[in-house]
Amino acid sequence: MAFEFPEPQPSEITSESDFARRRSLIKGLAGAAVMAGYSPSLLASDTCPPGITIPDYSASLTPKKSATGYNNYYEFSTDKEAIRILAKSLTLSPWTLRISGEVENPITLDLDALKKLCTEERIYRFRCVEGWSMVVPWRGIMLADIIKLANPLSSARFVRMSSIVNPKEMIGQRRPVLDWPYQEALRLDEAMHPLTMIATGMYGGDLPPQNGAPLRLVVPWKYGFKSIKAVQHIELLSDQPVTTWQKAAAKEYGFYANVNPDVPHPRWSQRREVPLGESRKQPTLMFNGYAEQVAHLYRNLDMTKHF
Ligand SMILES: Nc1nc2c(c(=O)[nH]1)N[C@H]1C(S)=C(S)[C@@H](COP(=O)(O)O)O[C@H]1N2
Ligand SMILES: [Mo]
Repeated sequence: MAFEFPEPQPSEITSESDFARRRSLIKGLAGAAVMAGYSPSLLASDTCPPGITIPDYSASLTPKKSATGYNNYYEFSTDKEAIRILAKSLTLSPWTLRISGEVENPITLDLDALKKLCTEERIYRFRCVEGWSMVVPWRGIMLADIIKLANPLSSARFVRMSSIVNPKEMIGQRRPVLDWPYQEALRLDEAMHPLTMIATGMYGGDLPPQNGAPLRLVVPWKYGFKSIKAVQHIELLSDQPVTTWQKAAAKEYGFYANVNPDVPHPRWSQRREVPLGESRKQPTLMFNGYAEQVAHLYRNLDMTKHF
């Protein structure tokens, strides 16, 4: 089953029927959501422009406790269960997001400026390259809406994102575990895809520090390491950059990192995954269940070579 986000009416901001549709969507969610620790809210998203059809995975929502208690965030620690505590030390406000590079209008946005953009709640599957997965109700803004504010030049073909560097507050950054800042990148068409979001919240509330507050990328069809946390800088580039995980281990972590059960990690199979909070494995899906939305982006790419 798939649902469409409500379409705005040309003459009015929120029509009765849009409101009713959204409310019934949320009602349908209620049982599973409450179990998972998620209380959906009605947002300003009733005024968002029509989105794409998003596959509905709401029936298998991950318990909030699991999604916020088992994390990857190397700036703090490689101990997944310590991050929830350690990340409390990060100063989240004031925070700015700078957009620069191959753009007509370089711009620095604060969190209030971002709040003026259309914010939606969306439930996405999420698959870490290590073999665990979750289903999370995110709140966020389409990355496309943010990038458009800077007017990319025709020379822009890639988008690089960088996390904050703050070794005073991020104790993992005091050692060269990775090449700081943590950087990730997408092709411009991937960055502008309507599924690609900058999350500002999850489970109906603000984003917890351990999950990447105040701003983190969410690209649901790619392995989790692409979904960079604590983003401070977005650069539009003409050439493909080398990402943090490529620098760390190019043979294991490619630039594309599309979820693909047919391409094993050099050290393990990617055929199956363990949902957080469960013990039974389930099959991993091509493009993590978003093939219909994104497969066309890779028609001319050999996904076994460009993993
Ligand atoms: N800045 C930064 N972003 C990051 C990471 C990180 O170590 N640092 N880890 C990545 C990995 S490997 C995963 S699986 C996800 C985990 O997100 P979660 O903790 O919200 O589940 O964040 C990604 N984003
Ligand atoms: Mo990951």
